[in-house]
Amino acid sequence: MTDWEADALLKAYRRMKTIREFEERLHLEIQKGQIAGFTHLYSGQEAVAVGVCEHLADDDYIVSTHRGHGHCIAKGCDVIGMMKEIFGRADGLCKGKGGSMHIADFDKGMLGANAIVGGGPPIAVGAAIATRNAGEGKVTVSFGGDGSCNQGTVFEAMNLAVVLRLPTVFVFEDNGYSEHTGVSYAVGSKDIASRSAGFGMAAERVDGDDFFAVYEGMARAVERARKGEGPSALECTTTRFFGHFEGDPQNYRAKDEVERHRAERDCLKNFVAHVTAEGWLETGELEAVDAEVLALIDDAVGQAQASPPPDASSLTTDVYVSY
Ligand SMILES: Cc1ncc(C[n+]2csc(CCOP(=O)(O)OP(=O)(O)O)c2C)c(N)n1
Ligand SMILES: [Mg+2]
Repeated sequence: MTDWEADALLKAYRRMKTIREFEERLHLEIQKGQIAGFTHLYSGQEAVAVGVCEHLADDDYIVSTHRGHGHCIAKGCDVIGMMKEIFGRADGLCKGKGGSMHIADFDKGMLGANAIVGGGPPIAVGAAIATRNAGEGKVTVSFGGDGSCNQGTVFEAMNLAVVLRLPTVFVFEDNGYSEHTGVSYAVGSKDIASRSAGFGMAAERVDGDDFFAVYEGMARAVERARKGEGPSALECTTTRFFGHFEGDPQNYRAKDEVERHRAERDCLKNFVAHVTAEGWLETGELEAVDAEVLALIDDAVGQAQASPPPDASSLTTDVYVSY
């Protein structure tokens, strides 16, 4: 078990809280009609992104999904640059040309969100082959949902990672649904960890509502990767507080499901209860972070609204990459 320092706990809390407030605010801004394109919010799943990424340095890699804002923030991407990107502004993290589902930041080891379900793991395997061959000791993590675990691309990537003993961690966020289809219907083996173990890798299932459970599970996976012992899978059971995408009427969920989950399965509330019960942090320290984060998000939205869209003359640049 980890011996926690207050600074490390506050850093993790700040990241989780930043993700939550970023998403809750986006939910409001989207209703004002200011944001183009599809947006998939990460509220409710923060303990997974942060519990995983707290083990990674800037030069370790992650590959994200369509629900990627939380992964970006957990990996250290600039929050103001992200907000501008989602608003489609010229000074956004990807010059306003990517938007919500295509945020990438190579300086932070964030290789990209990905709108293709199951598209991330093959990219992670490619990155892991490159870093392994260069002897760099880096770890590459692919995030994927419960829906992605049924994709052939994911099977192939997991098999190759085992065969080549790659320093990779396959994180699966089981939030109960693939779009509108329940996990109990769509995942034949019922749990993703045991299916992953069938590929020949170490795999475990942890409570994704509990930052500490994710952090400890990831510690074991990262240690294996850094020691050259090959890939692992980490299945995190979690829940999302909004619809699949913004605008989803959520008719497939019980009427009180989200309200119940917000009351009983909130990973931020779980974190606060845990650290205050252990006497690791004072309520005042956490409230100071809350105020700081709210001010940051306000600033991010203000700056995004004030920024210009990309100039029409830049329409055909950044389309192809030359090697
Ligand atoms: C290859 C492919 N098939 C289908 C889709 C449409 N689609 C977008 S998100 C999604 C569900 C993904 O579910 P899951 O992996 O559980 O992620 P979650 O949305 O729950 O985060 C689907 C089917 C897609 N984007 N890509
Ligand atoms: Mg899902």
